[in-house]
Amino acid sequence: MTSPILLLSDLHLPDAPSPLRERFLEFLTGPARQAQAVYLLGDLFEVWVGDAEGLLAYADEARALRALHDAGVSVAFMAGNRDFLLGSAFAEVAGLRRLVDPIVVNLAGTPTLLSHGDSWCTDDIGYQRWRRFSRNPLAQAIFRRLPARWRQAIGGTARQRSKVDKRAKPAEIMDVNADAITTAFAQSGVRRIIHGHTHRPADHLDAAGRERIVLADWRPDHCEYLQVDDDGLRRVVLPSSGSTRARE
Ligand SMILES: [Mn+2]
Repeated sequence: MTSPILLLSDLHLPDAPSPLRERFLEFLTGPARQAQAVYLLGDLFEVWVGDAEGLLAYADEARALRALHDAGVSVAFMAGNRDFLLGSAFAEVAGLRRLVDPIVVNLAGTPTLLSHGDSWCTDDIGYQRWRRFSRNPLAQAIFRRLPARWRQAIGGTARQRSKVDKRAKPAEIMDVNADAITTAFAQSGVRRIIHGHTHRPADHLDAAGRERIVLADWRPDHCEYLQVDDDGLRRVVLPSSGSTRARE
């Protein structure tokens, strides 16, 4: 039996102290140590205005991720819509291998398309417009040159707007679009997709027998990851604090 591969997304770790951050450190020093690879599929961090700020705010996470990498576990990071500005400086310190979105990866013998998932939410026109702008290399280069206080203010406004937008939009608009998924299956040729972003954990099976696994977002009382090994897929909930507290 080979070691499992663990996938997780949408932890939305805040830049202030939080039980969620404690749980993630428990994950990194606990189950992640028995894995061969860990895939972080986006929105690991709630906000990212630059690597210098990120290295300060998330120093504990950077250290724990690095320790996991140094222990021989491959740690891959795909950006989400919150942490897409995470750059090579943080990745290098934390020992993260950055992945493009989407990407086909062989997981325990099954070619699998991995994505954060937001690019498939094509019904949300306003969001897609923002996504195109914010992922534009020129826009990002300009943003990176702004003073830290401006970047933080812009980051805060964007998060606030996203919260207000979410409340105003019908729920279906914020889910993935069925045609976008059909196209993704056709273009990649895989029979399994794993993604996050929508906070609607579910195992979808289409008429052709193809699977779309949606990862769960994290809450302090429910921190879930997906485990893939020779036996298949399994959703695992991190045991509640205390029982796995094997801190170094
Ligand atoms: Mn997201």
